Amino acid sequence: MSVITKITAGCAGLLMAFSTAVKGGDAINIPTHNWSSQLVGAEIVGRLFEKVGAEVNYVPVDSSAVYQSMCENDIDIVHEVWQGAFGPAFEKVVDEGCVIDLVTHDAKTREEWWYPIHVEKHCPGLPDWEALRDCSAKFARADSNGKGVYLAGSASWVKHYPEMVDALGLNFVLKNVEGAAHWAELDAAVKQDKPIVLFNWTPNFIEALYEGKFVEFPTHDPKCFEDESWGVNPEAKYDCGNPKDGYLKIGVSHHFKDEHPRAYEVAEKINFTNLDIAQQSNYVDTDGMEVSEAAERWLAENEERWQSWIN
Ligand code: TMO
Repeated sequence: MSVITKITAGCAGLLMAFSTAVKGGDAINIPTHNWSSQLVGAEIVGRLFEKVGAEVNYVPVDSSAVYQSMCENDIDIVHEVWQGAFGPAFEKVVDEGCVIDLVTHDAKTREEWWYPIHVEKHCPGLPDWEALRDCSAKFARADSNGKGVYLAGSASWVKHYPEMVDALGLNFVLKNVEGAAHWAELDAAVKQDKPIVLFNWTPNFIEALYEGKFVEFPTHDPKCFEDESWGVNPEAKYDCGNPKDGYLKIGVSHHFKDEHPRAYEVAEKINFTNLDIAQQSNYVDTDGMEVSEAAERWLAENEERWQSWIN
């Protein structure tokens, strides 16, 4: 359990109160969100900007609302745009012209319903999503009216799962359990050999601790989110899973280049790999380091790379 208690150690953004950053101004406003790789990476990015003479503020912001904040010039950069959770919100503000799609990291990401491996014995047929139709009752709880419970994590993450549940005819309700309590549910279910299906992503620290699999929903296609007639349910959008090799991007406010030209040049070169994101998560969630210690460790271990980003 020590792992679990450490998870939120650095999670200043849990309640995600939108604190008032200085609009525009001299300092670069970097948002902090409620998962560890983001918190550590934010500090790495901030240190790199400081190395080229910029001033930096860290601002706790809801990870979905942040895209609108970039349009309003409250926030300057999001360095971890995960396609599964934030693709639709990000692509909207990019289309509107107020956010620039600056970098696609080498890291490939996946965010989806996930279960620890023992659940296969409770629900044969997994990881195929159709197995969840037959075993939904096994995932029921006292307060779910016989429906299965899907633990969706933070309400600020993937937004379209209610629509997906409807579109795929899944007899499930979504329950948002935030922060460390989300992973404590996983830990308890593993110890008690109970059925559980919950939100997870990769790269993440979980894969080093628990064996498990993502549920295989119908393969993602951009049309799935736009066209009712596409997919297994001809009357609904969202009848598919999230991308399996989703992007991880950096987006910046359209003012960023003019206001912070040197930092902009650095941001253009930043490129995190799967290993980088996994390390940024593991240093905090598995090794129990503070966020700034973890950022320092990453910087110490990757000096050659970031030197080439800032020069
Ligand atoms: C945005 N997240 C990495 C929590 O899926």
